[in-house]
Parts: sequence; C-alpha cells; structure tokens
Amino acid sequence: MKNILVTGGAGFIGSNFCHYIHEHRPELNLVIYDKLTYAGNIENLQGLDYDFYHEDICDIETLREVVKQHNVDTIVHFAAESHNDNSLNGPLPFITTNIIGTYNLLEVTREFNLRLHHVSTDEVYGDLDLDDPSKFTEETNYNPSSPYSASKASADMLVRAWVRSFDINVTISNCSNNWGPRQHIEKLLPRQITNALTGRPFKLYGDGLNVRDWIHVDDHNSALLTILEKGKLGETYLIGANGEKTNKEMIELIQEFFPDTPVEYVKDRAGHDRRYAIDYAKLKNELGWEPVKTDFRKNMAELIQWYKDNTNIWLKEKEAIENNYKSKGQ
Ligand code: NAD
Ligand code: TDX
Repeated sequence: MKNILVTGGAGFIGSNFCHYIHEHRPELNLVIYDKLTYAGNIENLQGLDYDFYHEDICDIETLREVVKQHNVDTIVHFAAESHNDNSLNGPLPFITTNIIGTYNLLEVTREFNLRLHHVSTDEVYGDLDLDDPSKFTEETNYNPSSPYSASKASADMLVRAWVRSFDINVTISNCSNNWGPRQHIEKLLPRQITNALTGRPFKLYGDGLNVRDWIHVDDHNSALLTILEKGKLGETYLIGANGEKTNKEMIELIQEFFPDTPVEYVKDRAGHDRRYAIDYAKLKNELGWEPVKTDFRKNMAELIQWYKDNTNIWLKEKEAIENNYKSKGQ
C-alpha cells in the first residue's frame, strides 16, 4: 500500500481518515477524489498533504485517468450520499452515487488489479427491537428500510458478487453511527450542538427512544487501517464500540453542557429504524482490533469545543438547513 485513492475524502469520515493516515502512516500518498456535494468541504482537509480531484465517482473515465496518473494501488471508498432524511425526500442521487459509483470503482479495481476497501453501514441489516438481546453480526440477513440503506445494501451486494465472480481484492466493513469532528450539521449530534450554540432548541424525532450504537470516528478509522493491513481478502467485518444509547440520552449528555437549552419533540422520520447494535467479535478475535475512544463525556466535550472553534465551517449554512428541516415539520 503506497498510493491510496480516497473517494469521499472531503466528507466527515473520509476527511478524518485522511487525518488519521497523515498521523499514523505519513509515508502513504493520499489522492482524494470528491465531488464536493453539500456534504463535502475542502476545509476539512486543512493541514494535510494530498492531491485533490473535484470529480464524480459516476465518471469512470476520470477514475481511470486518476488511477493511472498516480499509480494508485489501493482505493478506500467512502463517497456516498449518506443522509437518511435526504433519501426520503429525493432518492435518485442515492441510487446513482451509491450504486453506479460503487459499480465503477469495482470495474476500475478489476481492470487495474487494485486493492479496494468498501466502507458500508450497519443500516443494511434493518433494525432490532429495543428488547431484542441479539446484535448484528456478519451473518445477519440484509433487510434495509430506507432508500439510503437500500442503496448501500445494493452496493454491498455488487461488491460481494464481484468478489465471487471476478476474484478481486476487496474487503467490506459495516460500521455503526460515527461521531467526531467535521460531521455535517444535518446529522443528529452536530445539529443539536449547533442548535444550542445558536439559541435554538434540541430537536428529537418521535419519542426520542430510538437507539444508535455510537463509535468515535477515530476508532472507525483505526479499524479501517487494521482491515487494510491485516484483513482477509473477500471478507466482511462489522465495526462497533458497544456504544448503544437512546437519542434522548445523547441529547441529555449535550444538555449537561447547555443546561438552558430546551428539548422539542418533532415529527418522526418515516420508516424510522428503532435500534442498531453491532457485535464486532470477528474484528476483535481475528484481527486484534479494539476501540479506545469510548469515554462519552470526554468525546462530547471535545466535539462541542470543535463546533465552537469552527463556526467558519458551519455557521453560514445553519439557517438554510434549519429552514429546510422546518419545512418538513422537523
Ligand atoms: P458524508 O456525507 O459526510 O461525506 C460523503 C462525501 O462523499 C462528501 O465529501 C461528498 O462530497 C462525497 N460525494 C458524494 N457523492 C459523490 C460522488 N458522486 N462522487 C464523489 N464524491 C462524492 O458521509 P460520511 O458520514 O463521511 O460517510 C462516509 C461513508 O461511510 C459512506 O459510505 C457512509 O455510507 C458510510 N458510513 C457512515 C456512517 C456515519 O455514521 N456517518 C456510519 C457507517 C458507514
Ligand atoms: O434532528 C434530529 N433529531 C433526531 O432525533 C436528527 C437529524 C436525527 N434524529 C434521530 C434519527 C436517528 O434515530 O437521531 C438518530 C441519528 O440520526 P442521523 O444522525 O440522521 O443518523 P442515522 O439515520 O442513524 O444514520 C447515520 O448512521 C449510519 C448516518 O447518517 C449514516 O450515514 C450511517 O450509515
């Protein structure tokens, strides 16, 4: 692994991955390929050395050119439309980017005999009941609920089929909900933190009792590096950190830092998944990986500080995003 193409490297997890690589594997060359949709921000890459392509993964010719020009040997594929609420309001970009885009990366991987890691989500497995003792494992059947998760499930299926049919060098990971710096303010935690910072109430969907399984983005990225370096080709690994909390509990944690900010219950998300939970035993037992950033209070204090320090990144968009949510009753 020498020249890594990072798709979606200007987004939340992809940019944190680039920072993680810069810190832990500074000898690797980063070639970042990102369409810079509303979710991508070049400012997320401040302080890094990298080559950048403002391009679309749906354009296979450009992908081929970039791979040739930089002698790319490895692709880490983050690029996606990633927000469930947007997928309910307009599914088409999810179908093109997440499915056709992944297909293009598979074809380029095959053509140039590259190593590909496909970054996916636990949402492909659907949801669990609150009192279900089980968690998702690599053997759980796919059962996606939203256009977003269905598009990610479709992409995963293509990857599995290309492994079986063409024997390409691929690994897949399915991770739970990430938190950390550089996340777009449409998502739960950045939305609530920036609401509190701008004098707005916290906004909880439905009864607030939906459960998400939180992992710090640095732990996700340390797992990805472990899989890239030690993972068995063709395998799928689930990534999690035993971080199950209700949305209400997460808001209460933010509220410890903003005691005067009230909670407002708003319209629920259509088809809202009730609970996600990851069993990451395979990654732990076979590759020796463990999460380390599991102190929720410390992570939250750092996260709030990051949004306080980086108003230049989010403040100009805040009003428009809230107006959009308001128009949907959320
Ligand atoms: P994000 O929305 O913050 O970033 C996505 C990036 O992809 C953006 O920079 C965007 O500009 C880029 N992009 C979108 N369409 C593109 C296209 N057609 N061509 C090139 N670039 C394009 O998303 P994220 O939260 O960082 O998620 C990254 C990946 O991780 C996604 O595949 C997502 O499904 C997966 N994932 C996310 C989470 C999570 O909690 N955020 C959890 C598990 C898995
Ligand atoms: O304002 C809000 N209030 C609220 O209660 C928002 C934006 C969300 N929610 C709820 C919905 C979910 O139960 O919070 C939970 C988390 O919502 P999101 O941040 O939108 O994330 P989620 O839908 O769980 O999906 C995330 O994790 C899995 C990522 O966005 C996906 O890309 C990833 O695959």
